[in-house]
Amino acid sequence: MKMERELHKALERGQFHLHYQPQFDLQSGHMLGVEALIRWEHPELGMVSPADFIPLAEETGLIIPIGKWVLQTACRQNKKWQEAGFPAIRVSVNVSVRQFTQPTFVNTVKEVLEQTGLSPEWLDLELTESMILEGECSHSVLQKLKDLNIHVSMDDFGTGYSSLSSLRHFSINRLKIDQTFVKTLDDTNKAIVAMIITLAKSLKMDVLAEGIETMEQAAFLKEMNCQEVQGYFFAKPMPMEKMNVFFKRPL
Ligand code: G
Ligand code: G
Ligand code: MN
Ligand code: NA
Repeated sequence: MKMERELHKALERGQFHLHYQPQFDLQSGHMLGVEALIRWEHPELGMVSPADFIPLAEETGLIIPIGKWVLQTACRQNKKWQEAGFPAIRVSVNVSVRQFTQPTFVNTVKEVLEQTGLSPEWLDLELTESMILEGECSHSVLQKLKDLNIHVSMDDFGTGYSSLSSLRHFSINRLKIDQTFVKTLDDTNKAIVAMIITLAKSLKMDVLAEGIETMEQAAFLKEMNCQEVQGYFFAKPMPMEKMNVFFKRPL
């Protein structure tokens, strides 16, 4: 299969790059962080969506070297921004189950932080709700990340089968409300969003709403006192060169 053959060569051919999507504090308007999102630009296939190649990378195991490249690139970029004198922000990196369950995962992260000189507090690892609550993320690995002072977010929150009471047993810093809830803000979804915000607050976790595309959605989240937001309405994922303006100009 062509895509698989090409994926094997994409790293050494330098076909991957990262886009960054800002995350803002809804009250102050300041940029708090960016999510790193991988892009694959193939000379013939064109732009291949991560939604198509990440599952293939997971199946083939290529997610291990690709995931390490994402970590290195995101940490190096964040360090560069700090060295350029911009206010420090956090960089969020999506981590696959296959990466997280490697016995060497924590060491790889440590090694990347040492190589790039980025302080651990400025790295956020995004793990999906299903990974964490279906037992694929061991408590001890999460604890080690916490001990290293690395930030951890639970991505796509609300879509998995979380036993809510088990949430407090995990060392998680932030819940990212899945974008499906914000997309259609009917009464049910409004209630779910409000519930997740309350839950995060009572568990002393931060909370971020994703996928905000309209003024109405932003207004609702502000009314609900949601702390953090991310979405096309505020800023789309963009190449590193376009990021500068967001450091200087809140929202
Ligand atoms: O970036 P969107 O921009 O299209 O991303 C689609 C999907 O791919 C999302 O579920 C996102 O979490 C995932 N994704 C994007 N970049 C990465 C990455 O570097 N690693 C992993 N594991 N998933 C990623
Ligand atoms: O699975 P995860 O939450 O990591 O995926 C983030 C995905 O959401 C990426 O594909 C990113 O490009 C996309 N995204 C970010 N903001 C918006 C938005 O406002 N609307 C939509 N439809 N997608 C968004
Ligand atoms: Mn994510
Ligand atoms: Na998400």
